[in-house]
Amino acid sequence: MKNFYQKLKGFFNTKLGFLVLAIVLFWVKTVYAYYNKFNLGIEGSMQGFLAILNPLPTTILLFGIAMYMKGRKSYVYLMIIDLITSTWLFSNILYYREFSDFLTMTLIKGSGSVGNNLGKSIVGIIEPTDFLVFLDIIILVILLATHFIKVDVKKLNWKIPVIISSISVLLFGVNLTLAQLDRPGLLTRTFDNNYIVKYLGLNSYTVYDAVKTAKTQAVKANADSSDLKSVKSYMDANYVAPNVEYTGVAKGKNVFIIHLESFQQFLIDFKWDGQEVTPNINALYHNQNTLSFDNFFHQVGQGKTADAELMLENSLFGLPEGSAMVTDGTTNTFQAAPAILGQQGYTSASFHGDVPSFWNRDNTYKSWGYDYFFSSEYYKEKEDYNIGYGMKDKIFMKDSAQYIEQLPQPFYAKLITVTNHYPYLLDKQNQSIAPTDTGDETVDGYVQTAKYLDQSIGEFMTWLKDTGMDKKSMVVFYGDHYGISANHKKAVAKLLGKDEFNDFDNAQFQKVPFMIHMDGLKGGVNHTYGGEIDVLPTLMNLLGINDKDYIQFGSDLLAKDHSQTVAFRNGDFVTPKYTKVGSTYYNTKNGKPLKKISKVQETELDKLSNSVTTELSLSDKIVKGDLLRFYTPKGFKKVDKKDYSYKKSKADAKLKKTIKQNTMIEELGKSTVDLYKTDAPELK
Ligand code: GP9
Ligand code: MN
Repeated sequence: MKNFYQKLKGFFNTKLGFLVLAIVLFWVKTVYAYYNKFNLGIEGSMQGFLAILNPLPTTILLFGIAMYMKGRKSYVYLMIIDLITSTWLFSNILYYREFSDFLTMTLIKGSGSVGNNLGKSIVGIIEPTDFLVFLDIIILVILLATHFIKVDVKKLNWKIPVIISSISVLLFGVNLTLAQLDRPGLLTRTFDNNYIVKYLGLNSYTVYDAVKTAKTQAVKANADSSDLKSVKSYMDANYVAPNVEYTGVAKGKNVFIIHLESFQQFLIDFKWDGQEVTPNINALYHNQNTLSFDNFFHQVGQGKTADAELMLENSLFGLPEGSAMVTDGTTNTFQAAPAILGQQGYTSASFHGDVPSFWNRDNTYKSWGYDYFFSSEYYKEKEDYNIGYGMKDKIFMKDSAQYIEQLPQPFYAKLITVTNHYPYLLDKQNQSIAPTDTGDETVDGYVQTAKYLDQSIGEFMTWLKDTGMDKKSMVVFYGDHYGISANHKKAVAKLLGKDEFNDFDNAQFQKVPFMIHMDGLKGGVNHTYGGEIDVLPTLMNLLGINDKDYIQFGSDLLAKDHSQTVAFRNGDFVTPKYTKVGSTYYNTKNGKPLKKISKVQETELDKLSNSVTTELSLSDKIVKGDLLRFYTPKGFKKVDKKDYSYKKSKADAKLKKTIKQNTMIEELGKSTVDLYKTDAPELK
């Protein structure tokens, strides 16, 4: 034992030994911080393994540079780099406590909102154990100062530092490969900073974020107001006036936007196991006061939900890769629905039972002018309340009532469901329909989670009725994107009772519900072709807000001249006449590929293709260049992100202050929470 101790001490007295000691200490404290200071959602053995592995590659790389240096210099460097990376870890711990997210370059350089929000409260949020992240440095300093460990100034063989750097690169390669296997699209689709830290570590996240920021900032720096002018003149030339018959019919009403996760149009009236899968949504779809669309398409790219949200509330397209909410949501200027309505006297709120950092909602919503963001931090958490990405819909919808009733009316409230999300898992007690029998595991649970979502909608609508809110509200439903991807063609064919399922069928399969329900609204099933990009202009017209001056790529779905060309993010499109998939054109009416294309058709198709690519690229220019900062529509006031905070204590205080301002509670003289009926077994 003594011998081993002597040997170990002897090793630490060498330069290499000291490096190993520093790395191990840093490693241990980082893993301590991962598990105790952050909420990374580490699940399963692979994620656990990666969380433990991921501090190593970058620490070995950064600390290992010391070995390239001579004499004492390498010790000094080691202590400095240790201090810098520890301070970075420390800052993130504090920021995370306040925002449940990691620091980004944009936040540090940018708006000063970090300083603003964090500076004041820093003393209040610090915990004594936060300082443990400096413990390793203190230990190393003491060991050196007391000469317990001696400084080794001997020259090192040049191969050693090279080997150390190589080990770090190799380890990083292993780390990245395993991470991508566990979470495909981790770096390209950019879901959540939490994910990058969980899989690749804080330092890799920092580099990733810095590179991403530098890239996006460079494009923005090169953009100027003349770029905006060319977009604006395109808009003016192509403006479609809305349908005046519907102008203002919903003026002053509360607006509910109900986000139906992964809900496809084919589910409407779909039967399985001897029953309707979604009877509540079907009934709404056929209701005489519901305007339903049966040729409405999602248009998302890699950003999926985030793209849907961006389109719905800005009438801008998602980006060709990644998610604009993540790359540009924090920095860009937007003229989004919550801000537009906020300036018309509406209170705006988004509700979602997942962590606030997902899709960078916590920052993007500020840029969009959301007054409130009720994320998972606002809801009571119990283990069986969650499944997949967040709270189970029935519990989520019910527990949202307590906040809805506190919002000054009129309000604009968006509720984002999540249980009907890939891989469509649902606990036994919540299943009320048999899985389908295609044999494809990812497909067969879909009807079960869809049914569950449908029941949660039924319960919510009953509550609206029981409180009398239905008379004062317009409720908008939309499916955000496909639930079953093109990788499951065989299973889908079986589900739909078809012999085959080709590219044309798949393009048509991208239809999602879009329904506007309001007391007294002239309803019916409308066959107009359109997509998510058209929602904002349609709603603005119903609410009586003129959109002429806004930069929006969609147009009122009810307008006589509404363009029925639905652009997909990859440049494909659908119109009532033609469907383009890759280089093949189909006749939309009969699904047959166009074999011989006449001259006339060619001109027509070229024109359609051009308009689709032009609009996509103009929209990308706006987002990537942050062009809306050069333009403010008449009557609109630029949003100042600093005015918003989604900290629960602040929101609670604000709600308390406005509780008498025409809220449901004030109107009914009591809380409506008791009126909310749910059969959620978890709440029994
Ligand atoms: C998570 C949720 C899922 O918060 O919105 O996003 P998706 O995977 O559907 O894009
Ligand atoms: Mn989604």
